[in-house]
Amino acid sequence: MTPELTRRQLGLAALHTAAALGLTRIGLTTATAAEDPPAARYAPAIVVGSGYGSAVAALRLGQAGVRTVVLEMGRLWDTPGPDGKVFPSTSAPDQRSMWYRTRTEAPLATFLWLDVVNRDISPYPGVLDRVNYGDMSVYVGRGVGGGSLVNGGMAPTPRRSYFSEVLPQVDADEMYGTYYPRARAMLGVNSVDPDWFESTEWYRFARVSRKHAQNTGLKTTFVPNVYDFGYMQREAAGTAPRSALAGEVIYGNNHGKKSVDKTYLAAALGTGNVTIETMQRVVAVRPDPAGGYVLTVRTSDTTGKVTQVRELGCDRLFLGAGSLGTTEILLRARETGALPALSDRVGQNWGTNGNVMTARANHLWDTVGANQATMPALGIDDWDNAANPVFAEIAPLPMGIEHWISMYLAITRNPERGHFTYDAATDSARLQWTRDQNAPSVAAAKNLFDRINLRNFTMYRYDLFGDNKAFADTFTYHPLGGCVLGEATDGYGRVKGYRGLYVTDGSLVPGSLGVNPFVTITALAERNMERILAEDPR
Ligand code: FAE
Repeated sequence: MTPELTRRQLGLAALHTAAALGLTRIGLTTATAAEDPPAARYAPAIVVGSGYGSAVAALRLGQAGVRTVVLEMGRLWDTPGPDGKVFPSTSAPDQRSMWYRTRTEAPLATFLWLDVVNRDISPYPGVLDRVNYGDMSVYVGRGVGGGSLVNGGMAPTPRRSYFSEVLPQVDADEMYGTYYPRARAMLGVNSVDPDWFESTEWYRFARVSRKHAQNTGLKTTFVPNVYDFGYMQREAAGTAPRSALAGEVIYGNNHGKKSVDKTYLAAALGTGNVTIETMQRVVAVRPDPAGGYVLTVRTSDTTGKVTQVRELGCDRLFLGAGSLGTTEILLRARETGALPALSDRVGQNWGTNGNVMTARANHLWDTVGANQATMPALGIDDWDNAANPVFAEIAPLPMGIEHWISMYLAITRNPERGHFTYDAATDSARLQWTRDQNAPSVAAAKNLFDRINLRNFTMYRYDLFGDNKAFADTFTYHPLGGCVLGEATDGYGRVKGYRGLYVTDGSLVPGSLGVNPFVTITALAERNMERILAEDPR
């Protein structure tokens, strides 16, 4: 057993105990404590958020012997609700599904133009949030594990040539030789068994889309995932409780998914140096005249009521609140004068990773199957098409009925970038992005799927995304940028102008990666943490 595995088991035990006791502070000591230990007023290191970038920072700090507090605005997702499950399924969402909403806001607006997808729910700190900024909405995860709780688990590594184009200052040899393999191993990336994929009813939808792509002369590729495909096979065989085969994904998976609470964060807790505090929103940061930083942190209960506002000091601060969260914290700090020396690049160079969704109607004989696994396993890879690069994941639409729909999340190369401004009236960051900035993404996706439709005599579906649209161009799952590496920070995520202040999440990536981003966010955080721990004073 590797030391990391042993630590992970200890950490998992701590997470389970904390959940069972309803604690909001989780550390190794809580594995035996019956009450929350008192809130800290100081920690040598604080990590904000608990998604991919934060989880890497927490583990590597913990291993280096640095006492670290992780502050997460969402809850710990480890306690079963009245139905005996931690997460609700996509087809029967309840209060657990979305972050303080009275109605769910799923990516699919309607089916056959009917309002049958979304449901009224009561406000609660649910696991999926949709942050609406005018012409662009951004889906993010909330809770211990961040986006890893709600995402599709797709874990591709970008084309090396495109990675070098996007982040030319990062040594690609190091990334592809050391940090990507490290990230993939820690995240539990695995691939579907090709024989099972070819024979199972659960991936018929993907095989049908592959046939149509091949008819058009396009290539498809298997996409690795952090969902345990061995577990999925046991689900299909009826020997394990179903999750990916029971419609679970965007509102969380009850089984099978290796979200970072089960990997990096469990290992971080296992070091004995890391504590995670839930329902803690960091709203402000200022320098401590004595050195380090002071954070203003709001604690809320599940009704959303703020129950405490406190100040928490640290020597070193790692921001991993995601592209939106980290950018907002730093933008607010600069604009309110709390951290006036921050770069004017904070808030700039934000992109959607070229996300656009679309769907096609198939012929009656091309059935996609009533049974569909929620974890995508195949993509249409036309990224090398210089005139029109697109990587389109073949997305499931598990409705339990045959619907003849092929759905896709296309990742395109959209050069448009948005930026954030600070709105003093609401004390929040506002994304400046207009609908026409997504036109290049729609044009690229349309170019690809027009060819597929033409060759297969099929057409688009107009009933799914609202407003009779064939392309969903007003939301993204892949927010990237806002505090870009080498612009708002140095080449390792050290925030320019302030010592001991770091960015460790998707806000470092300038708007585009060409593939789904979390493996890159994780690998980049590994690279940066290694350098920071080796070089920076404790
Ligand atoms: P992230 O995972 O978003 O974590 C940030 C954390 O910080 C969250 O837990 C927040 O609640 C917390 N936070 C924010 N503000 C504060 C604050 N002020 N105080 C305290 N805590 C705060 O950040 N990517 C893939 O690679 N493959 C996929 O298949 C895929 N599918 C997706 C499907 C969906 C529905 C969604 C929403 C996303 C998907 N993504 C996918 C994107 C991926 O989850 C995302 O890039 C990463 O989660 C971003 O990681 P970060 O570390 O940047």
